Amino acid sequence: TENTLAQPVGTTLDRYIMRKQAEFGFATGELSQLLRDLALAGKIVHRDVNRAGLSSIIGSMGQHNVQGEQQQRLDVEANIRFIRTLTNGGEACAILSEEEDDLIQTGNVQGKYVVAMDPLDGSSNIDVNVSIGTIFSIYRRVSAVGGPATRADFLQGGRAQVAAGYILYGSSTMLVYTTGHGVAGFTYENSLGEFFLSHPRITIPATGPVFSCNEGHWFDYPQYVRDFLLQCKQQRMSGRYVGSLVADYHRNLFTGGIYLYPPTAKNAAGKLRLLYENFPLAFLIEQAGGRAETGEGPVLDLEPVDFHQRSPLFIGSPELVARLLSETA
Ligand code: AHM
Ligand code: MG
Repeated sequence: TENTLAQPVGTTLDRYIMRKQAEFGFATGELSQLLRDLALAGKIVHRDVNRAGLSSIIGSMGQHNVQGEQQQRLDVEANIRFIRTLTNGGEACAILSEEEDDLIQTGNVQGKYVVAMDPLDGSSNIDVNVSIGTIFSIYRRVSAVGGPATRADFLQGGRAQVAAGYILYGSSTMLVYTTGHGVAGFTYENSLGEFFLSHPRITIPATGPVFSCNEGHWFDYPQYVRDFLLQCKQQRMSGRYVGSLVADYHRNLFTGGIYLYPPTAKNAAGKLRLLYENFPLAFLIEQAGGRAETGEGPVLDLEPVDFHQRSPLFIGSPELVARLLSETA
């Protein structure tokens, strides 16, 4: 008979982070702890997301959420979850969130890192039970440890990110991140409450069958984008658009493809936010062998000036992004 005890159990996120800490010589383990805190908040949001459709029923059963507060909108709730977890965790001295105008000082003045994040992206999909996600970006602070964080901590530029990633609340919940040594993916096991390493080295195919954009904006797109999209159709590629950035990005990462949020007549810089959407996903895609461009250069080379500034985004398989750029010439 087979010795089932000899089967490997799998690598948990915690163990993986610890192993990598040793491998890459992270000095003190603070970044590792920060990543674990983000994963913990992700588990809490996973639970909230999976109960979202029941919230009114739970209310009528006389139950409250953990803090005894009234049920909030899910994106507001997620914002609170991440801020509380990172504040309690101690490693982040400040947080920039899509949900807040100004940066949030956590009071952890000894913390060496700052986190920019979109706690729950894909707002139009929240109420209709379609995949949504969290996106995060981490910098080592440039301000003095012991005092408050400053604007400059968040405006260092995409190449200064020390880690970035996302959590996809999809048919499975997954956490995908990079610290600049490739991209790894973890899948959440509900009953055990653990993320397990499921995708040790994620790379994007050099090309692929998918283009993803909101074609409703067609008449507002620049001519070079329309020319490129017509080419995609002539080649009988597949159009796939969830309308949740994390979901569209994640699918294209595996199938190969390109995601486009071009400038439009109304919005010269597109819709997506540079600091907590485009920078982290650009860092990840370069680590996975892909490309992220604004139409005027690599996303990661764009100099940030504002917390909530936008930029166009063309991201995905290197050959498709290159073909799009050749249309701009
Ligand atoms: P949000 O931050 O308000 O949720 O907006 C971001 C979302 C992305 O997830 C998605 O890719 C995009 O907006 C969709 O925009 P559009 O409806 O214009 O296609
Ligand atoms: Mg968003």
